[in-house]
Amino acid sequence: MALERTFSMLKPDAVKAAHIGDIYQQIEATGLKIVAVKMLQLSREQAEGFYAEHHGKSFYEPLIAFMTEGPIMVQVLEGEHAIETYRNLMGATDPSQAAPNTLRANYGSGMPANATHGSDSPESASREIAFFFSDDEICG
Ligand code: RTP
Ligand code: MG
Repeated sequence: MALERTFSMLKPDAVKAAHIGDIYQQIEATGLKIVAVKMLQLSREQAEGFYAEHHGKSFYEPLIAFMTEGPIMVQVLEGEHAIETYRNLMGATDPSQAAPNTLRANYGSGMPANATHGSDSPESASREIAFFFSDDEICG
């Protein structure tokens, strides 16, 4: 299979708890390469744009409030089956349901504070990478 790219985010809870290094270590242990990185704090407008698909859902407002409460890390990951590999590394959305040693089991504390985000399809990956990175910021 050709190399695939996915978008990864360390959410405010993971950055605040100083788990950047731990999570990067687990990502690199899968064989995926980190090919772009940025730290930033989302504005409300950015958070709403990023999670537009969830507008109107019961968890939308708590999710936007959580996502804007502190800095995040965003990454582009590259490798074979990058999207599936990284979703598997993250584990289930709810940390209490996530398999042992997944990122959400290790570093998430609940909902919406589940430590990480990862693209769920090639279309999402393209949209989410372009949301945060220009082509010349990616060291592929
Ligand atoms: P993500 O987009 O953040 O990678 O997570 P996901 O695909 O596993 O889950 P998704 O359904 O897209 O939900 C986005 C984020 O919203 C919060 N959430 N809270 N209280 C709830 O029922 C609930 N459901 C979702 C989580 O932070 C989830 O990651
Ligand atoms: Mg999602």
